Amino acid sequence: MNELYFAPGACSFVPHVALEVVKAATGEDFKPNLVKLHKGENRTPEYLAMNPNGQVPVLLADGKPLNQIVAICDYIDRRFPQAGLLPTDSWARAQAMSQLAWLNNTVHPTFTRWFRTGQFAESEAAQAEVKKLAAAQFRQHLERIQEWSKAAAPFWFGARPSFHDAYAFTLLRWGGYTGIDPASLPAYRSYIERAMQAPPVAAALARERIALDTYKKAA
Ligand SMILES: N[C@@H](CCC(=O)N[C@@H](CS)C(=O)NCC(=O)O)C(=O)O
Repeated sequence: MNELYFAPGACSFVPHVALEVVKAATGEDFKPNLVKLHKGENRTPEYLAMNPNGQVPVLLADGKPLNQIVAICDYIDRRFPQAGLLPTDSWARAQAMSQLAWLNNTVHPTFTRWFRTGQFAESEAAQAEVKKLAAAQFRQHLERIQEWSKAAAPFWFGARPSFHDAYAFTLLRWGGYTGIDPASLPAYRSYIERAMQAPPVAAALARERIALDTYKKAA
């Protein structure tokens, strides 16, 4: 059985949803293993042996650890083609991987600059500048996702939720922390609210005990 190491609200939500989609489509179950990042459970020698980066997600596939969201998603899709997570046409699949790579290597690290600013600048003034630029760039990225989301019918790839829907949810949720009101991206928000109703997405949300809205209005 596959095992997934995940943390609530983290990017591990992407393979988490995918494994729920696989379960719904094929009956193949998985074991979810919650990692408490705030308690340093991702820094133990046992965890670092699975992922030297000390990050979630890790997929244990037949006992072997696999790291990096793009690789994990590619593996899950190829291992369970009957789940229909990605298009099967070569060109359409390549386009899907291109979008997934951009979400993972551009949008996600932009949030990391906002969230873990101390890794990118030392002085308070420099950190404030990094945070400000990261928040503005993150907003631009979310606007691009909003444009893409207008084609979702009802999900990114049609009938079933997939990796991209789960990443889009995670990034919009993170946006709330940076001061982006989901209501200011109405097409994106209504697409995500629709995706959240899908039983595999709802199951992952319930296990992680998370909701979309993290945005707090300035007092
Ligand atoms: N490039 C990595 C990014 C993984 C990542 O950023 N994970 C974050 C959570 S969203 C994490 O585990 N952070 C904890 C830490 O770095 O201490 C991937 O695709 O798996």
